[in-house]
Amino acid sequence: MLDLSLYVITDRKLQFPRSHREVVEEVIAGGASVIQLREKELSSRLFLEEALLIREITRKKGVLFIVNDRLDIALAAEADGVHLGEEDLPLQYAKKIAPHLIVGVSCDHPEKAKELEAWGADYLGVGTVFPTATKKDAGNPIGLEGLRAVREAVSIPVVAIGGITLENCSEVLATGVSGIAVISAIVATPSPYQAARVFREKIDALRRRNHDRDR
Ligand code: TZP
Ligand code: MG
Repeated sequence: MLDLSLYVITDRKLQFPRSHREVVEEVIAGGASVIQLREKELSSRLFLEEALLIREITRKKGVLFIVNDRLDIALAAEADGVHLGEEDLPLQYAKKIAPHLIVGVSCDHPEKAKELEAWGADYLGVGTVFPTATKKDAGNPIGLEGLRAVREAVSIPVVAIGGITLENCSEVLATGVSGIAVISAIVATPSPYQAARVFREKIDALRRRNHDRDR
């Protein structure tokens, strides 16, 4: 089973002046289980260079590596998966080109979620849960209720995204999602390592509580 519990997404502007290498090494040491490389402005060549670097680090550490938007970069860098949004390659075509690759898809509605599950999505990135300044076209926040509705509509893993912080992550996790995807509350802090560690502690504490409850 995929461990999507702490899904950290890079952002070169927000993490400045830290390099991808520094941020990725820090957040993995802090307990990230997935790294997504998200680049909106780089040329293909530089995007691939960054992806190859992150592939090397994540492979050594046994952490999943997902490339945002670009199936070609994901394949060239031998990433574990690709994450696709509304304007990217449609899921069916990504699966046709790369049946072995993990394909995650963005979604904010239960009906769409069911459709994506039927088409073979491996997980869903669902949000924005809360308002966020990180993504300009993140749409209207769906809140915890919207998140729960999507989670209940499908049996594939759901990763919550958008405006997730140390303060609200416990209530997000309580909706039963498989993980949380975080950008600013980790990479834009003075210590991405420390921030990831505290998220990790909260996730693990909740897992222990659920485990004890279900015994
Ligand atoms: N997709 C939906 S919201 C979002 C993305 C990429 C941004 C999440 O960033 P942050 O800083 O964790 O709110
Ligand atoms: Mg995209």
